[in-house]
Amino acid sequence: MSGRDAKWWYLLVNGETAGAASLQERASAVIRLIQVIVLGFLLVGWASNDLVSEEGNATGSVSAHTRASADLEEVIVFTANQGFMSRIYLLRMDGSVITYFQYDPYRFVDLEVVDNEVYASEAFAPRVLKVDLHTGDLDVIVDDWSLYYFYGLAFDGTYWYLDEWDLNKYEFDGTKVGVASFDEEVMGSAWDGEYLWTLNDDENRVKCWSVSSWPLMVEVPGKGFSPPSGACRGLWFDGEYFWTAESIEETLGQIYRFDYDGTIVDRWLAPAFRGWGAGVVRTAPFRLSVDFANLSWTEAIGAYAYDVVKGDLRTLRRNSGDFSVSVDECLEENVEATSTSHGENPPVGGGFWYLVRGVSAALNLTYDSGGPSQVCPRDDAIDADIDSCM
Ligand SMILES: [Ca+2]
Ligand SMILES: [Ca+2]
Repeated sequence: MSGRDAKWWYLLVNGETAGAASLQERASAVIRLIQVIVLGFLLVGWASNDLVSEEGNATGSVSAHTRASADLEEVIVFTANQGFMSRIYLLRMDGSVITYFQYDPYRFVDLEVVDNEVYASEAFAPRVLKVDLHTGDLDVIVDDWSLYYFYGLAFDGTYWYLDEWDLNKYEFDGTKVGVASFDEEVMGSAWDGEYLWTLNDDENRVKCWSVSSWPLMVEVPGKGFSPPSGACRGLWFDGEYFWTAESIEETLGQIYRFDYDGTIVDRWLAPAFRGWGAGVVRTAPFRLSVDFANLSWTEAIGAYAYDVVKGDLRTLRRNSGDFSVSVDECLEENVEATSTSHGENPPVGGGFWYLVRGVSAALNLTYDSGGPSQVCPRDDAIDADIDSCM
């Protein structure tokens, strides 16, 4: 079979350029064609439909773009409030917004990340809620109406510690264990593997406590320090450093990562509202792949559904990579599934490109890969095309 007879598919995917051994085995003419596209037309990933017979029956294999699934990406989770409204933000490590979930009337304050799941304490009700980072749905874990509200939330691997006026202890499933007398004004708390740490607003102090004599709380001498600023609220420990966020009236605060002295290691400007808690979850990179019949993609953090757009690769090439005139159709609009049939072979010598983005209740996520091979942002251009997804 000559290269001219083979049908090739090219995909723009939300990922970085793949280096696949099978590519090296192909005809040099085809390699040159791919190289032209890679250099000139924003091709950031690819998949090839190998050896389609003259009758159009697929006889070969598809080599799709994949990367090692082990390299997880970090995403910042951030709780923020304005009036009676609360938001839980998902941020990239550069501080840009992936999306947010909005709740009314709630006041999410401190948080914990346990087994990569986010739990937040609430100040409008004495509750701890588990947050679904795809839908924003909430699961009630601790629900203690003998109390009024919660602020500081910590988990020692077995028990929750929740500060109201005293310190309340619960099993992981929310069953109450007991109460320790604790006359401290705690806004945030965290467990570092050995001690309970509290961020005390009135003293502008991070304090260290032993819980081994529970319900007698013993402050560990010589370990306290000042937080990064007097406006810090929540507390979380990532295994090496602490995290907090500022709550400042009429002003965006900072999210801080800091060490056992209070020295700032990293900081990010909050996206909106008055902050409280901040932590980190890890997620697999968002990836699109193809086989003879289907497109499939991984789940995107922050997304409950997906938009898939399709365009003609030659049109994209003729227009110097301008997506605003290169979209042919919205293949899927707000679909909750993570695959769809693409249904159509490209003409000989032609190709299609496909892009997928996540969709959340608050906003659309991005068609960008964030990878180094992407030369400019895609979202505005794709959204500007009349045939694009909403
Ligand atoms: Ca905490
Ligand atoms: Ca949509």
